[in-house]
Amino acid sequence: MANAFEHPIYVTRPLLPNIEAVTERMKTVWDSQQLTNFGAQHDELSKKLKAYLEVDHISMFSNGTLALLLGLKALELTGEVITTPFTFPATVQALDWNNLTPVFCDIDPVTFNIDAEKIEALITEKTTAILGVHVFGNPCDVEKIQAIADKYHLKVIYDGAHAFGAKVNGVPISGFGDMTMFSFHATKLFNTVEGGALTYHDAALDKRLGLLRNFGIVNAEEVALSGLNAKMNEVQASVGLEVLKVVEEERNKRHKIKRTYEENLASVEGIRVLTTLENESSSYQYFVIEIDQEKFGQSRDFVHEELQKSNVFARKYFSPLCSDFTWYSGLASAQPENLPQAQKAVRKVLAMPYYGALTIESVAEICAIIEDIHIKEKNLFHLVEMRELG
Ligand code: T4K
Repeated sequence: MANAFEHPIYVTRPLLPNIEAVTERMKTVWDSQQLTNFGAQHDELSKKLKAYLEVDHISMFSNGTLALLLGLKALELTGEVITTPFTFPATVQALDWNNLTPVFCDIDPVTFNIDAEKIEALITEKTTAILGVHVFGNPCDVEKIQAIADKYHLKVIYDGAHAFGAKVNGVPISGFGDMTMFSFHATKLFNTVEGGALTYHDAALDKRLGLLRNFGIVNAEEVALSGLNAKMNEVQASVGLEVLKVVEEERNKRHKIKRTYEENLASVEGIRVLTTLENESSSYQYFVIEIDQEKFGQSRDFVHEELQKSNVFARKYFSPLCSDFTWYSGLASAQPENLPQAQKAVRKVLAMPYYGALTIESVAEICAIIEDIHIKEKNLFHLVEMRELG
C-alpha cells in the first residue's frame, strides 16, 4: 500500500545552480553597473548557447512568448498559420498578437505532435507558415513537415519551448525549420528564471530581431520600426550561465528518474509512457503518461485527484486545448469533430513530477500510488463479476 507524501511533490522544480557561483557573478554585474541592454553576461551566454545548441544564429529574449511573437513578426507572415491545438496558450497567442489566424491541425496519437499527414489538406492560398510544437520535448516529424513547406513555399517555425538539447538523427533540433523558439522559464530544464531565445539560419534576421526586441532603436538618432521591450537582462543571463554548467548533470539525473518510472509502470495495464522515437533523443523536459480508462479502470482525472490526495501535483498539460478557447469558436478548424485525436489526448495525458532533485524512492512511491488505484479497480471489477455470476 502506497503512502502519502509529507511535503508536496510538484510537476517540476527549478534547476538551481550553486548560489555562491551566482553571487560571485552578480558581483561582477554590480561592479559593472550594466544591468540590462546587452551587457557582458548577455553576450557570454549568447556565445555559450550558440555552441551548446550548435547554431549559427541566436537572439535572446526576456521570455519565450515574446521570442516567438517577435520571431513570427520578423518573418513578416500574413494570413493563416497551420498549428497544433495541443500546446501551451503562448503558442497560439503569439499568432493572435501578429494578427495571424491559426488553422488547427489534429495531432499524432503516439507523439502528441502535429500530425504531418494532415497538414496538406489544410493549406489554402492564405497559408504562409507551419508552426509546429515539439510537445514535451519530443521532435515533430521534421522531415515530412519540411517537404510540405518546400512544396508550397511555406515558412516553418518550431515552438521548441520544451526541446532544449533534443536531437533528430544526431542533428540538434534547431537545425530544422526556419526558426526555433526555446523557453528558459524557471520550469524548463535550462532556465534563466524567465527567458527565451530564437535560433535561425538567415543572418539577416540578426539585425531585424535586434531591433524588434529593443523598441526598433537603431541609435540615438533613429528608430527604424515598431518594436517592443523584450531584452534579456544581465541578472537573467548570469543565472543562465551558471545553470548551463549543471544542465548535463541534471539530464543524467532525469535519465535515471525516467528509467525508474518506466520500469515501475511497465506492468500497469492501461498506462502508456510517452517515449522518444528510435532516431530521436529527448530533451528530458517532461515525463508524460497516457491513461486508457478502459484498460486501467479509472480516468486520468481520477488519477490526478488521487495523486493530489497523496500530495503529488501532476499536471494535465495541455488542457484545455487551444482550439477550445472561446475566441476561436468561429473557426472551422477549431471544431472538436475536426480534431478527434487532440480531443482524446486532452482527456488522457498526465505530466508526472520530473526533476533531478526528485528521489528514486519518491518516484517508486508515486508509481505505487498509481498501481494501487489500478489494483483496487481490478479487484472491484472481479467482485462485481462474481456477484453477477451468482
Ligand atoms: N510554448 C510552449 C509549448 C510552452 O510550454 C511555453 C511555456 C511557452 C511557449 C512560453 O514560454 P515562456 O514565455 O513561459 O518562456 C508553466 C510555465 O510557466 C510555462 O513557461 C510553461 N510553458 C508551462 C508548460 O508550464 P504553469 O502554469 O504550469 O506554471 P506553474 O507556475 O503552475 O508551475 C508549475 C510547477 O512548477 C509549480 O506547481 C511548482 C513549480 N515551480 C514553478 C515556478 C514558476 C517552482 O517550483 N518554482 C517556480 O518558480 O506554466
